[in-house]
Amino acid sequence: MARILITSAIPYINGIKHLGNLVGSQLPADLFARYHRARGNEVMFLCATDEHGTPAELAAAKAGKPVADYCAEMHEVQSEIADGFRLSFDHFGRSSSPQNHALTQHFAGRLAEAGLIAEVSERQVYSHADGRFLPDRYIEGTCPNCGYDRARGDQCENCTKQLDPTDLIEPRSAISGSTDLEVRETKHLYLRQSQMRDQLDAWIDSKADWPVLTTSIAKKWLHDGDGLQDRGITRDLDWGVPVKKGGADWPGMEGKVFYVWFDAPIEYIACAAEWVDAGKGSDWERWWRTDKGAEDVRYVQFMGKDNVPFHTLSFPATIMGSGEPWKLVDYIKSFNYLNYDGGQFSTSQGRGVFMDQALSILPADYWRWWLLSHAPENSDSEFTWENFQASVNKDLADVLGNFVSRVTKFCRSKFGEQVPEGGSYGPAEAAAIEELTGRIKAYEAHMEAIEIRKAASELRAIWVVGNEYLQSAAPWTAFKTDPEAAAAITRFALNLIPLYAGLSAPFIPDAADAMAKAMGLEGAQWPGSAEDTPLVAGAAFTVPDVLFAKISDDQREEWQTRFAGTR
Ligand code: B3M
Ligand code: ZN
Repeated sequence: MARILITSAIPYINGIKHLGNLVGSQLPADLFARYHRARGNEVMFLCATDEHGTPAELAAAKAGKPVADYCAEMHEVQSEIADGFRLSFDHFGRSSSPQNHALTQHFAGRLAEAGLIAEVSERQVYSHADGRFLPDRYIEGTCPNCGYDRARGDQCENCTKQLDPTDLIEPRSAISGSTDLEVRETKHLYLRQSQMRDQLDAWIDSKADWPVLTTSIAKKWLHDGDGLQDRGITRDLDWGVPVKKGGADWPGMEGKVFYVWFDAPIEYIACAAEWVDAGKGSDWERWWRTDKGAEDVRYVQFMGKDNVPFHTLSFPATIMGSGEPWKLVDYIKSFNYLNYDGGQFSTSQGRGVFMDQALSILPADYWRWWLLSHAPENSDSEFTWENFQASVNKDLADVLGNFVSRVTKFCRSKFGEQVPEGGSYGPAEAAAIEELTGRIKAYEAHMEAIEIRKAASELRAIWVVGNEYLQSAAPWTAFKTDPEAAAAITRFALNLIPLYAGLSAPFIPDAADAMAKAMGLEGAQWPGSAEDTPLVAGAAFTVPDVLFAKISDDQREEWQTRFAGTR
């Protein structure tokens, strides 16, 4: 039995994610977790909400709520939606947890001891009225380049010039509007990751089996321009992990917090501690410490391509730099973007389908199947309603759903609701088994390799085998002349239902469960082989409700309009 540690990039707390976010990390991670559990491996699947940084503070301000309350509420909302999509996290944690505070401060202390943290003096804008420094988006003013009077501290929206807050003419606080501002010297901490360039470079080089998308992004940051830059890891914000060295104060860092991208990946580890403290298990270190049992763990991360630099460089720099035996990632599966109907998903314009909306119109399995079978693995991919309708109607309704319905209904009408006795299997069944055996092997190999589109098309082909078998064996014809032969065909076809349930469960867990239960089984089970016959003659079954309803043209058009965005 192998042990697999799986993390999905942790979604920002500020709002409900769209389907592009879902398919770029959480959903494929869930597929992989479900697959490995089904194969009998020990899995730890972790995710959390990413609760710090300016986006969280600003979203809370917009909602008119204290940021801690806002985060607690949004965590519940995201957690429920994750359940709705059947994301099978062992724990869905929070980066604002006490466990993550302690661990983040611990790592900072270790890095400081190792000489990997520099204290750098910077000039920043301080607001007397607000009693705080104003980083990035907290300050507005006139752009020195184009004269636009609502440029932000980090960038002018009008001419796109990158700015520093101190560049702005007539600056004012974006919080209070106050112009009572002053430039003050303030100290910040920098992670000296440039010191670790060679170590990181060699580590990336040792990952020849990683997707090119992952390694090419890492290599670009290691070698382009000036190479790997040191990164500021502190901010002048109220909300976040207070800057400390382990448990001790950090002189000069009073009132500052760690930058969100410093503490967010550490939450992957802290989440396991939360899992223990929530009473769900014990001994989290056996997943995360190679001196405490994690040396045989395989650790796989899932994320969108924009998150790759932090996971291939900054977070490994934190882990390696600590000098402690924490588990480093073994494989990073990264994804391109999913676009929406001729453009991009847009949170601000409400363009595209968001996770809560998706579940309000169709069950999770419909989305899971489409998204996974069109995962943006090798290039960006696009959601269109036409394609969604076609895939659901064809793959799920016509191929899988129809097979299950035809077999069970035929059996009920001719033999009743139990597996028929009599007859024996011949060359047609042997041929189907042979084809299934080869396809199952290929399917398993794609799942092991996390080749999601390939796995989906193999699974679809496995479903097709059943239809083709049924079509050519034609038990309805055989029944007229040779009821025994028809019984054997029906028994064979009925036994494909639990086989399909087991193989399909990682993609479409609810339908798989319904299929297995209709056949009188407790739940979907990964098959030992294509020859498995869990349904013996005489076993009772029921005809399941329609597994997948077709999407009509009217529905498609209505949804297309509804989710086009408002602007
Ligand atoms: N929250 C960005 C994102 O949701 C960020 C990921 C953190 S992973 C440690 O895409
Ligand atoms: Zn400008």
